[in-house]
Amino acid sequence: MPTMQRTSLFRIFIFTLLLCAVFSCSKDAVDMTIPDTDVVAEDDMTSENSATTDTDSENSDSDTTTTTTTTTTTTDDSDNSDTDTSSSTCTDPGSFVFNEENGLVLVEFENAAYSDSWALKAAGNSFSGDGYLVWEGSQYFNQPGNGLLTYTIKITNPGTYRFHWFNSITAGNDGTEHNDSWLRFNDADDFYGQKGNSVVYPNGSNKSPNPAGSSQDGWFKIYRSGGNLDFIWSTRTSDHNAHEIYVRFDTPGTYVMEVSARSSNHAIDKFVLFNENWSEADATASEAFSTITCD
Ligand SMILES: [Ca+2]
Ligand SMILES: [Ca+2]
Repeated sequence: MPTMQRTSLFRIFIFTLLLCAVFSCSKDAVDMTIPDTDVVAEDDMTSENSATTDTDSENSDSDTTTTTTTTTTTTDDSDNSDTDTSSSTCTDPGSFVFNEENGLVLVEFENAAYSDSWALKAAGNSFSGDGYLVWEGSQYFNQPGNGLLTYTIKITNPGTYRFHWFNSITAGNDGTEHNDSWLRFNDADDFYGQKGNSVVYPNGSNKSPNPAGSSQDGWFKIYRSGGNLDFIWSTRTSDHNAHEIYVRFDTPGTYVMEVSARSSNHAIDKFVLFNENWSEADATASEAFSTITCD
């Protein structure tokens, strides 16, 4: 083979090698996503939710910031005499009270005073109300209390209520990441997870047994299961051993429910508390949002 021809073939060989090297390098770079450092994958895969269809909500950002206004009017007389008529406008979410009625409390998560890194979003069409809250701050896998949201609930029918929330994952494509936040009922008479005959209490509640995975200071880590990422009713605690959430109120009165940030990009739209007079299906299908008064 002439020298010129050998040199050309050698150059083509080197060029091909370089192309391969460049191609595989860029492929590796694409695959090098930063892992989510959730220390425990928690989902109970044996009971993965398959009942809810994925309505394919787009992740286009269409932030909407809307303030909810509720008006409470008190009129003591219907005549036009000079007796006092007081009208107060209840616009401060920090003083909202959600009134239980017929064993049901139904609340939009965005009807709260929120700050820090909770963002009100309204992408897709699965949510209700003005939108849903998404945690865009740091992750707090073992530190509840950050980005605190509080909901004051007035109970007139004491008893045991089940807690359920409508929540979604707004980042990635893994059903066990960005899928949890913290929940606590600190002034209720009991707060626990139940699965059949198994009951778990939050760490720090001085009760046992406690759930598998993170829990502290009376807070449960509440996660959602399921491979589809859109909003579903899925509310669980204890890693790999999904327990449903219950809270007991022994006397009529006001109680405070707290939510705080754990995983970034976890989205919460609304929650329901319902007593034994309600089926899960009826409670989650209800659109009877609780009347808001102000304290
Ligand atoms: Ca998780
Ligand atoms: Ca909502």
